Amino acid sequence: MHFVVLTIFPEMFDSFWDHGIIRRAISQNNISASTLNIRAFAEGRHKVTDDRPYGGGCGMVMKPEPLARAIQEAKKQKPLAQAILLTPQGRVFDQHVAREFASFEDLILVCGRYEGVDERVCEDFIDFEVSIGDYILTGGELAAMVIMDSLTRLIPGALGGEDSAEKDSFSDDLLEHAHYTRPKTFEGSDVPEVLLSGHHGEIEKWRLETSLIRTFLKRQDLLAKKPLTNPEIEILKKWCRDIERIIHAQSSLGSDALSGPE
Ligand code: 4GX
Repeated sequence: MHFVVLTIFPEMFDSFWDHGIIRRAISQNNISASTLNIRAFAEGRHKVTDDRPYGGGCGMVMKPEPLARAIQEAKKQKPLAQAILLTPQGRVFDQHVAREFASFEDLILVCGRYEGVDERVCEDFIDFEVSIGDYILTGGELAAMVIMDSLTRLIPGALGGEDSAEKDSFSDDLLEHAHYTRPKTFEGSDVPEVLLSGHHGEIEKWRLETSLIRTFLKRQDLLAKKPLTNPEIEILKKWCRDIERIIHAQSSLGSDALSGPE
């Protein structure tokens, strides 16, 4: 996949391309990337890319002509590319959208600044509007990096440890199980015994169970929409039975907890 980023701040991407898995993915040709400076498509001595809003009000709007010309140039370079505008008005990006976009041939990422871009550019030159979340950034550049980062780790071969992408958080709407590495005891706290046992079946069972409990405690919204597998349903049912048992034990203890408040 090739990413073409349209921005007035191309230097922001230099260190992004140059580190970690992104850098390796580029050098292995899993992905490639380039920027087009929107300012280079502006006219006049001052190469102005913004102007005052029709109708008045504060802030500036990105002029349509330089942006449209930049998108046309990007489409000329990559005719199969989809043009994505980063904007708070877009579809909220998540792992499902990431998987969808990862199947695209190439992407043009349009980074707006100021109060926004002229509406006619959105209508005529943009294929998808995407938001990385419900908060306001000063520009689309960080959002473009977020999208490229998450798409890159879905490109086959880019992660090195081949299947790790699909095992991660959200790939099946469950949070990841806890991770431990050496030392065995740290600050008085031990690594769970089962992880040292070498019983792979038991370890997998423990990991699924801790994934489920974490998701239940921290992100019930994910669990509510997840299609559950049979082993997952069995674990949840067992918790229900355990909780029922604990509640019932109260009455035989002679506690008045079941007969009324306090
Ligand atoms: N997820 N911003 C874009 C300027 C703008 C506004 C409207 C086009 C249309 C953001 C986000 C985000 C701030 C980037 C406004 N450009 N982008 N910018 N959240 O907040 O993607």
